Amino acid sequence: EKERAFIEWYPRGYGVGFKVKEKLFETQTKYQRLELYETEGFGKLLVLDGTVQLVEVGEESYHEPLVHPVMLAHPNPRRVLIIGGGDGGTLREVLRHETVERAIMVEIDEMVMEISKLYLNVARGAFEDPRAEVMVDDGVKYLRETEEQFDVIIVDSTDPVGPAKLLFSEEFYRSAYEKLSEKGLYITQAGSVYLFTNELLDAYRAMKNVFDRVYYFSFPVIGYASPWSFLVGVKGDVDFTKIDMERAKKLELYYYDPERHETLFQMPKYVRDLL
Ligand code: AG3
Repeated sequence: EKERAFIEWYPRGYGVGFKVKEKLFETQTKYQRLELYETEGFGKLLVLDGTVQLVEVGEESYHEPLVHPVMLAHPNPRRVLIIGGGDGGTLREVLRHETVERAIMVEIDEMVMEISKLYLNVARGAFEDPRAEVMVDDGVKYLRETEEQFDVIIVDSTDPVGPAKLLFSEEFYRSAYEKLSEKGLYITQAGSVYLFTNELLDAYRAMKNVFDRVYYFSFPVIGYASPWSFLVGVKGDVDFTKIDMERAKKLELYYYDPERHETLFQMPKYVRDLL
């Protein structure tokens, strides 16, 4: 009997795959091709344009390091902007912070949100939280036009090709910097350390031209070609190497370990030498 699998192919024929029981859904949205699978051991798998967005079992290995390090390094994150993140996992983790008064999420592709709400156990009530404000809009346009200021901006996008390309441009970083409060933190996922090293370097350099300080870190994410990279841009007097342990203790975390915050900054030497 033939075994069925979904494999995401990275450059040079590097694959990340899951055995799948069945394909639950496939559609062409306004922006991308969306596929949904039932995997053998990791719950449902969401795929956009052939790239793994998440598996239900282990998605916290991405959403925890994306959200909590910046939220805990900021002294008082009250207003948070999320760009992308249609599945609701990032919003869910942001709302776990009691300091948050408003969390605005701007997702370009309504279909990703609708399918996630229908099929995935990821948002877990986040969309219904009174502090959450969800909009279907182009994040680039939103950030250029909004009058709001944010303490933390989180970019939970697809890779810097296709619809998300502009989210990795210097121009976009400038509009983000402008909309950050006096003390603000910006974080973006920045691709596979080994397989998208050049994209990571490009994004890092562009961010260096805009933010007061830029940090990079990596984390092993279930479902992605690990280690995965994250870039943090700082505005004003905030130290991303220090976090608030009092607030951290109240969160029950599974992957990101606040007591070992410094281990985030581990990077293969050849990459660190290039950065
Ligand atoms: N974040 C998707 C990260 C990009 C994954 N890239 C890849 N597999 N090539 C959005 C999903 C989680 N909220």
